[in-house]
Amino acid sequence: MVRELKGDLDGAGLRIAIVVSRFNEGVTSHLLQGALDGLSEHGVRDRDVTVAWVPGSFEVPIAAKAIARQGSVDAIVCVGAVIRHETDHYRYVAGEAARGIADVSRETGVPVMFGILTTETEEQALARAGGAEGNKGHDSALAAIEMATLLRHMRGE
Ligand code: INI
Repeated sequence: MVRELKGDLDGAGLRIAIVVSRFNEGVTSHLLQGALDGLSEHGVRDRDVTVAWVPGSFEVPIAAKAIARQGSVDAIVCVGAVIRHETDHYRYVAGEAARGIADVSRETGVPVMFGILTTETEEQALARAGGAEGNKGHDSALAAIEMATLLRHMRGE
């Protein structure tokens, strides 16, 4: 008989942090709202949610790491919007945010979700922040619950 381990979407009792970037706040505020909605729809209580604001997506990993190291949350949702402007700057910001988030997750063992949009235009970003293409913040919140519950199952809790 195969032993199958799977997370679920029961957020009851989970403690979740959201790290949100102020840069492109017209987009990230919608991602944050999507994440908050996703958590509450799946049973995560408001008092178990912490929101930390950072200046830009580049700063997301350091805040996520500080939270993960405290050992007080089951998962972290990172949301931000890196939008291509005239220069190459966005490429470095997006790359370091992605790498940094993955590093924090692997180093600390706390699941850290990559809810950072990387788009050519603000229009594309808004479409993915509650518009026609869904809400990446909401998706990331559900992924956080799935990973947190999977790890709980793995620990036999
Ligand atoms: N930060 C973003 O979150 N999105 C962007 O599109 C962006 N661009 O394009 O510059 C951005 N830059 C700021 C960066 O994240 C840092 O806050 C800044 O470089 C200070 O370290």
